[in-house]
Amino acid sequence: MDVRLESGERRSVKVRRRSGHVVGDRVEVVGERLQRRERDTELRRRDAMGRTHVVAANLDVLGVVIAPLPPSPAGFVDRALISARAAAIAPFLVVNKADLPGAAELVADVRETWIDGPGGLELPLFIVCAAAPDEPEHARGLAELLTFFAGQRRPRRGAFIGTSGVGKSSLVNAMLPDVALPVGEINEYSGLGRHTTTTATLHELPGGGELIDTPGFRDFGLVDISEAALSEHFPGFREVVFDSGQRCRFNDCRHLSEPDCAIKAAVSDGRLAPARLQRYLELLEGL
Ligand SMILES: Nc1nc2c(ncn2[C@@H]2O[C@H](COP(=O)(O)OP(=O)(O)OP(=O)(O)O)[C@@H](O)[C@H]2O)c(=O)[nH]1
Ligand SMILES: [Mg+2]
Repeated sequence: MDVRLESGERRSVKVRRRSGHVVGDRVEVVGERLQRRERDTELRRRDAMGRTHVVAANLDVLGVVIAPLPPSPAGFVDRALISARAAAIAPFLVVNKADLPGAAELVADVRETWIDGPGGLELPLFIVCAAAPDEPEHARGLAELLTFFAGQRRPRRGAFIGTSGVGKSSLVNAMLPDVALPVGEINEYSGLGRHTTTTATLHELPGGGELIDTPGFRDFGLVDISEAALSEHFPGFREVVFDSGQRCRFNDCRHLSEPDCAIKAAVSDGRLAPARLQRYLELLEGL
């Protein structure tokens, strides 16, 4: 494991496999041990076997990376957004592989699903092409992404997550000229990524900010999200309904068939898109 000292120097240290340190942790040397400081934020996910993993610690922002190929599993983006919001990490979206056919449709779909329309979020969206970052048509997206990390008041620390093969490591390479992370081909037959990145790495961006590349996983499962938390963090519910003081009659309303439901009222008077409620109900069912 690499540790960055206060001087900026990096040093490789040996830790036990089960030390529990994750990328982004702050540590202090106590005797022979690295003692972890309390985390500001912790992004967790559940894997297909039901095990919980801490993806990264002390993130300000989380970049959910998608691409026309490979497609992200259904509900992936919603679950990543909810996990980030529940962990007090501000999410943003990155559409990579803007050169591929289907990219424009994907961007339109992303806008319609999460940004535009009733209940849309103020979610930063970056459209990039890690394969040809300097092409004039693609350079702007990458520059905007670097500016976003540099921050207005202070630099941001963020991680890229996304299904294997969407190009997270390629993007890090495109943003950092001196970095050359291994990049993997997409499997010709399955159309899926090959899980090329196996350990997370943290990189300092030249213009400010820090960027973490993570191994791609097939899916991003919710961890410790109660029905109440799902409703609180589901994209759009808070913004449109709860933040303006509207409440359901029942505190534990699941927005199914309960009377006086503020979410259903918002859908029926057009403040919230019906598709949004539908996606919430699918996630509720999966809890
Ligand atoms: N056409 C196109 N291909 C790209 C682009 N960015 C990355 N790729 C290709 O996508 C494949 C996967 O890229 P990686 O960077 O390894 O993807 P990853 O998300 O880091 O994958 P994991 O480490 O397995 O999670 C490679 O063959 C890249 O060359 C792009 O903008 N356009
Ligand atoms: Mg990778």
